[in-house]
Amino acid sequence: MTNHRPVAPVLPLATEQLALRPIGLDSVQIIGGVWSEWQRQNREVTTPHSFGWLESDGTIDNLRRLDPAGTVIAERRGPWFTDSDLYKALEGLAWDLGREASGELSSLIAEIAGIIERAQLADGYVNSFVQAGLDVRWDNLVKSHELYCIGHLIQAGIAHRRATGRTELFDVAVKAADVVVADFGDLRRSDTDGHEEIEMALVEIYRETGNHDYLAVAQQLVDIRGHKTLDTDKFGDSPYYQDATPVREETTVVGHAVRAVYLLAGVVDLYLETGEQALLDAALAQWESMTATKTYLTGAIGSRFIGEAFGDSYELPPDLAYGETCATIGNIMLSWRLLLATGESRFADAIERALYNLFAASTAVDRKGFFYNNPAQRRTALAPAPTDTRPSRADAPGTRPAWFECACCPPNVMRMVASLASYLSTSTDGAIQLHQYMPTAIDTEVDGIRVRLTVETEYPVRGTVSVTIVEAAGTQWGLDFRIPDWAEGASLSVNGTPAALAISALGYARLVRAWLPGDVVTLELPIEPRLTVVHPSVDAVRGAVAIERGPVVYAFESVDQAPGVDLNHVEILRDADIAADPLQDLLGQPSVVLRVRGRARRDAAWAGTGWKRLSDAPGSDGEYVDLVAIPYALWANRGPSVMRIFVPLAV
Ligand code: FUB
Ligand code: ZN
Repeated sequence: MTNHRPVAPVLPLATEQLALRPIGLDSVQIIGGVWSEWQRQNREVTTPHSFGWLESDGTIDNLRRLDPAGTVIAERRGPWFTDSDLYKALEGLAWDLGREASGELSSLIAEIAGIIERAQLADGYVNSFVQAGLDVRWDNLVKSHELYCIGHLIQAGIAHRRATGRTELFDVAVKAADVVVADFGDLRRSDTDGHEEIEMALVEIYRETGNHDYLAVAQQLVDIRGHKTLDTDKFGDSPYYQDATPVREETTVVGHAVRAVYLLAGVVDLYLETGEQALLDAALAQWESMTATKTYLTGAIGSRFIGEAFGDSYELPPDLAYGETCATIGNIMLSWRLLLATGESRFADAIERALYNLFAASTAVDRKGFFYNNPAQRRTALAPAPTDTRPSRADAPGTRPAWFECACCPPNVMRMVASLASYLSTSTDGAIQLHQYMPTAIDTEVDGIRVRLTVETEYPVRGTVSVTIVEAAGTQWGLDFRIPDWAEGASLSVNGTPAALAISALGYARLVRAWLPGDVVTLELPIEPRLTVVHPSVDAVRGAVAIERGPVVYAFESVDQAPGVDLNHVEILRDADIAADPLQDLLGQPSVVLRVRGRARRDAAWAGTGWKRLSDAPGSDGEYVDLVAIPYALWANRGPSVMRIFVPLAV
C-alpha cells in the first residue's frame, strides 16, 4: 500500500479487515454522462440554491448570532438539528473542491468555518439550539441531536481537510470531537444521542488523527445503545432509537430508518478498525434482513410514515411508501462499508439499485427540487409543490419542493453527488475493481506502479463498457468487473478477441494480463427490459409485475399514457412483449422509453361494490392499450401526475 491518502469519505486505518481499498475522488473522475452533469449542476445550481435557503431560513444566522462580538439579533429558527443541515452542505462543498478547485467555494467554506468557530465555546461545544437557551447541554439527548450535529461537523471538517489540505473547519471539528471525549469518554456519561451519526464521525476522526480516544468513545456509544438507556417518554419508544436490543443481538433493522442505517454504518466502521467479528456479523444479518424483506424495488427503505420507520418484514405497500431520501443515502453509506469489508458484489448491487432509482428520483432534473419521502405509487395527481414555502417532511406533493422545514435530505444529496466518484472503484494487491459503470478516468497504482485507464460507456441506456488502458508498465495485474445480479449472459473481450468470463464467488469477473497502453477491454452487459415480481409475502403487489431494464426501475406516469387511460385501472397482458423506443432525450437525459401491451379495464361489473364471492368475480374487460413506461427516476418532472411501478397481470 502506498502512503497516498485518497480523498474519500471512508479511509480505514487498519488494513487487516479490508477486503478492498478505497480509491478516492482525486484518483477517479466522472468525465461524462448524467452523473457528471449532475455533479456540475450540484455545484452550479444546487449549491447556490441550498445556501440561499440556509440563509433565508436562518440556519446560518442560528450560528452567527452566537458570535460574542457579533450583531445578529434574530431569534433562533427551525428544528433542533438545523446545524447539521449546514454541516452536510459544507461537507458536500468540501468533496466538490476535491473534485475540482474553486476559489469562490473555498472562500464560502472559510467564511462559514469562521462563523462556526466564533459560535463554538472554549471547550469545543457548539450547538445553536442549546446555546440559544432552548435546552440544557447534554440534558435531553434523546431529542436534542447534539452529538448528531457534532458528528456532521466532524465529517465536514474531515472532508475539507482531505479534499484541500486546509484545516480551518477541521480544527473546529477536532475541538468539537474533543468535547465529546471530555464529557462522555471513560463513561463519564452513560447515555447517548437519540440519533446515530456520531459513531461514524468519531471513527473517521480517529482515522484522520490516529487519536485512540475518539475510537474508544465510538465504541462506548455503540455499546451503550440497546439497553433502553434513552428516556423514551420524550419522543418515541426504544426500538425507534435502536435502543431496545443491543446491536450485536439484533437480527433485523428496526425503528427510524435513517438512524438504523447510520448506526450500522458506524458499527461496520468500528469493525473495520477493531476487527470485532460480532459487529460485522450483526451488520451483515441486519443488512440481509433489510435487503430481503424491507427494501422496495426502488431502493427505498423505511416504509412507515409514522416514525419514519421500518415496518415489519414484507410491509412494503407502494402507495403508502415513505422511503426517505436520507435513509437510502444511509444505506449507500452502509453498503459501501460492507463492500470494503467483504469484497462481495451484492453490496455494490444494492448501491446501484439505490443510485439509479430512489436516489436519482429524489432530485428534480433541474436540481432545485427534492423529494423528502419517495412514493412508489401515486393514485391521484396532487397539487404542485409551493416554490416559496417549505412543506413539512411527510408531504410529497405533485412535484418536488424547493426546500423543507426539516431540511435533512437536500444537503445529504449534495454530499453524495459530490463524493460519488469515491464509490465507484477500489483496489487490492494486484487488481483494480470496477463496481459502478460510468464514464470515468482513473489514475491510481497497482502494486506501487502507476496505472491510468478510462472507462467509456453510455450505461445504463446501453450495456457496453469499454476500458482503455492509458498507462501501464507491462506488469501483470487484474481488472475486476462487477457482474450485476440482474445481468445474464455478460461477455468480455480484450482488443476485440473474446475472453473467458468466469464470475468469482464474490461476484466479479477478473481479467489478468500484463496490460499495456492502448489495450481495450469491452464488457457487454445485456440490457434488455424484464418483468420483475417481488416476494409473494409483499401482499400489496402480489400478482403484479414491474419492468426493469438493467439497473433501472420503470414507472408508468399518467402524462405518457393514451387519452382516457386511468393508471388506477390497468393491467399488463400475460406474455406481452416489452418494446423499446429508440434512444431519446427525455428531460435532458438519454432515456429508453418502454411500451407494453395492457388493458385499460372498465371494471363495469364491479360498479357499486368493493367485493364479491370468488366464484362470481368477473374476468377483466376493457380496451387493449400500449402502456408507456419511463425510468422511475424521472417521474414528477413534468407536473403532477398519477404514477405506478407495479401493475397487475391480467387474469
Ligand atoms: O432527525 C434528523 C433527521 O430529520 C432525520 O434523519 C430525518 O429522518 C428527519 O427526521
Ligand atoms: Zn432526510
